[in-house]
Amino acid sequence: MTANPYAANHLARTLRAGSLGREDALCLDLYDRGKTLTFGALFAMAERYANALVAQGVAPGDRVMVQAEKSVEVLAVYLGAVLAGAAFVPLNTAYTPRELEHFITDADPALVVCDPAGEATIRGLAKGAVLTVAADGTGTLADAVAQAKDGFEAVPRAADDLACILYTSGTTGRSKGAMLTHANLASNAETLREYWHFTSEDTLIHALPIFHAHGLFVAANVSLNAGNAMIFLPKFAPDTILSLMPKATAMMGVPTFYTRLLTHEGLKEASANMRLFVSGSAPLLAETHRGWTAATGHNILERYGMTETAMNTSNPYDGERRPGTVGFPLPGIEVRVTDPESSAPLTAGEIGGIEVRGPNVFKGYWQMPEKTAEEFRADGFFITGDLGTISEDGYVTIVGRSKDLIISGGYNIYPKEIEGLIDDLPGVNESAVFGVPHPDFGEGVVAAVVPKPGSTLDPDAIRSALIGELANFKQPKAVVVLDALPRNTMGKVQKNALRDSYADILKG
Ligand code: MLC
Ligand code: AMP
Repeated sequence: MTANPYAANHLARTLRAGSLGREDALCLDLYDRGKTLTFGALFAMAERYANALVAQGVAPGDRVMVQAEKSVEVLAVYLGAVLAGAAFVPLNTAYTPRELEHFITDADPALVVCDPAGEATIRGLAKGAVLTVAADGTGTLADAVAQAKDGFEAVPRAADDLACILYTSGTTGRSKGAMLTHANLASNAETLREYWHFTSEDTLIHALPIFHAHGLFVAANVSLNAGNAMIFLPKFAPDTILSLMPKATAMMGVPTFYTRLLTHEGLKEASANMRLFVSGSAPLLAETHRGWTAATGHNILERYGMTETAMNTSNPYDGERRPGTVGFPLPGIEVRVTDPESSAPLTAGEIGGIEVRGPNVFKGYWQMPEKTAEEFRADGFFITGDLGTISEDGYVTIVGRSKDLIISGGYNIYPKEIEGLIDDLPGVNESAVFGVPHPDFGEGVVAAVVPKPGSTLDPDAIRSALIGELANFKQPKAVVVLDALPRNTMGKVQKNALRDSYADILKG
């Protein structure tokens, strides 16, 4: 048996496990660049990147932050950071300078890798080194790597050591950095690989961004652990995906992938060779599930996870994939539903708060011990903020959220952040931001705004004022001006009433 060169580094060992002795096997089909990479080439690249990171001053425990378009170079920075014992901190490319400032101040990265267009802004914010990488791989990162040595001895890292920090917004205050350990990510990759039957024979269509849990921890980590090839696409493009399906066996996506693909011809023929379609990050409508089965003959496998926990539950590989449910707790992971007030466990069929415990559950929020303590029960269960039920036969269904959160096209959006910005605009008395059904993104953002006495407000002017302040996916798709917000007798804004009143506003 081939020895694992990264034996001392918990996560690197797991990510290398699938390709030991298979150096020449196909790892990445970089379709848009017209080139491919073997496993041997990817890990040689990662080792060179690790040397480059160290040469930039990155030490074990330091943070390496990346805000750059998806590319093999960004994947190599991730693997290089893991090998160097640093924590990888990916950021959504849509974040504006206003949003970035908090992440950089909070994580205090030793190195930020960014798009060349963002370099000046990042240099103004970051204390550490800054390198650039464009979508085609060019930039100062490439220069640093060109000067780096080949070969790198993986820095020893134990199960509980920090591997990644992923920022998630919150219902109150600033974004929190979720600290994922080597064991969190390694255990989830192994569990999912086995549960979903991934082997080196697979080819995964990888069209998700790699700055979130879905694209990085699920799609990329599972593929590396299984040693299967990935067709690595810069972004989701339905026509490209349809043309590539005959070469692939599996795809992972958010529900918008499936609703968009469903409008295309030729799905049945294109998907004939596929064995698995996975959906997650947002609710998949039962209607989409059934529509996909009718169009392709494949039942989508829906699973449930979150940034703080990676994946928690999954519909079965063999057995009934029940539409509208997220399936069973994954092996080794406990899921319970409790009374949100008393925290007493509820029985089958009752709706309550979903709580999770297992090797997948994160270590806590970066430098926020009190916030971390608030979200855990004394017995170690993490309070997800999702509401759901567990059926007599064990299927978990998510029915809502106790947190004020909108999920649009698989991205989380916290109304409070948007309300804060709108409330600061001239002439605005108050605002309420809420989600309503959107045919493409599942939910879309709507803002209800009340003017100050004597002021008039123009919805378009409000939308324009938010451009450049908020990542584009968070911007309201509609703004309505109201005389007053609906409130209950306690004075609390009734977002449900707003959601009902404007349920059709984004239906087009
Ligand atoms: C893009 N737009 C969105 C949006 N994505 N609006 C709302 N919600 C979204 N998700 C807007 C842009 O602002 C722009 O508006 C217009 O749509 C076109 O932008 P685009 O970049 O061309 O969009 P497109 O490439 O089509 O992106 C759509 C998408 C993308 C669905 C492919 O959003 C995506 O890849 N989503 C995946 C998110 C993801 O990976 N989530 C996982 C989180 S991990 P305008 O007005 O400027 O034209 C997690 C845990 C778990 O949740 O369980 O997995
Ligand atoms: P994030 O914070 O981006 O990781 O988003 C995690 C949230 O996405 C969860 O708390 C759920 O609310 C939601 N989510 C993930 N997968 C699903 C799913 N299959 N069905 C419904 N909601 C989901």
